[in-house]
Amino acid sequence: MIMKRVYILALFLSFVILAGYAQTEETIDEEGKVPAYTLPALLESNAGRKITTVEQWEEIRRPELLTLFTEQVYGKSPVGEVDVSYRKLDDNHSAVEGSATRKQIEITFSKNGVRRKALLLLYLPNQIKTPVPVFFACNFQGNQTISTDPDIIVSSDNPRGCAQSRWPVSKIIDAGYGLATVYYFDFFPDRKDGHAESVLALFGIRGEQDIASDGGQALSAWAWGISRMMDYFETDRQIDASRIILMGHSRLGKAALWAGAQDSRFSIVISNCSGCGGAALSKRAFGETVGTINNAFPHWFCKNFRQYGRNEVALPVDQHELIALIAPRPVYVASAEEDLWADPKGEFLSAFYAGDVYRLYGLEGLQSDVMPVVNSPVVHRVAYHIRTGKHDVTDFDWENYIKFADKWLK
Ligand code: GTR
Repeated sequence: MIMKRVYILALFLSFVILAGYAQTEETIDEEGKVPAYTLPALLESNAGRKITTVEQWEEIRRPELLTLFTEQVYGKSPVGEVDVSYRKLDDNHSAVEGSATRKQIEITFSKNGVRRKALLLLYLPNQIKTPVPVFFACNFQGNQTISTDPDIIVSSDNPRGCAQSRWPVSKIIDAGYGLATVYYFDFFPDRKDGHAESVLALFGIRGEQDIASDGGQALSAWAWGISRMMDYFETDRQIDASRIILMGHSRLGKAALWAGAQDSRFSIVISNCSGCGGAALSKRAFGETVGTINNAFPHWFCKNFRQYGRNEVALPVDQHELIALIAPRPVYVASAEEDLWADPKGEFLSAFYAGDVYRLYGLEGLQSDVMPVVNSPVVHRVAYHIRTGKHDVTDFDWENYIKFADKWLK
């Protein structure tokens, strides 16, 4: 009899636990279900000191936040010198119907007897005779997918031009900008066991087991690679390295924000639908959450980040602080109306709250915490838009990024 009661009680308890589990795992896609949350104070040091000047921001708070994001979210970047060599494989002045020069550079990294290669594709406008500003974004599927140009050297098995709707090359060239891109797999193949083939292998990392709890994985490797491309831009006399606009979509938007936060050589940073671990606030737990992202992609963030799954309250930072690390440089955050997984409102609020640091510099952030209507960009030193449509990169996005770059760089 007693055994039977214990059994029923155990059954009941496991039902309660499972129901609770299922409930916390459920994706929140309605504003009314967002839990109450408190954001960490952006302008207060770890020791509780108020940050009121640019000097205090740069000397105290900014380094504190960089350390927190490094150790708790993205992981430490590879450190140490790597031998780098550049080989120009192509330099053709009659690309894009004669309006651009196409260059393809093979970049070889060597260290500890390990070698990794990246293939950088560049289109530079012929109409401009002085060093040009360049939009730089990693691509998802291989360089040859961004255009049907038959002379792009392939960097994957994917069909030529299959991603061309996301890359309006002529529009960018006609606006007087260059375009640079590289396949993100060149830095870390986006797989759970991608470590051995990644650039992390240059630093002795062969697998997840070699990574410390605060060690970087894919996002850190992508950000490292993004900075190595900037090293190249600094050597190319046709490029104005002081006017590189770093753009990234989705997971590559997360990488762009993290690279742009660490590497102030990027003059503008643009996040397109970057979502959880990118522009979206983690503590809102709307759409994709810290728990779901770490389960699906255990190789993206550092292992320490896993402890905040379904425990965002313990997270010592939130993503408005990542955007603030880009200040005083211009930053643009963009969302898509149907991209609820990326939490458009959380992306907007991050951009809004980051404004406090821009104001320290005497610059304007977003003026209101009420989201703008669709397809109506709000543009200050911090800019934001939400466009109609799905998780993607569209002409509307690019047209606004070009206007933003014109405003701040020309
Ligand atoms: C999804 C992921 C998002 C986003 C997206 C993408 O599967 O959950 O965080 O990064 O992929 O990169 O397209």
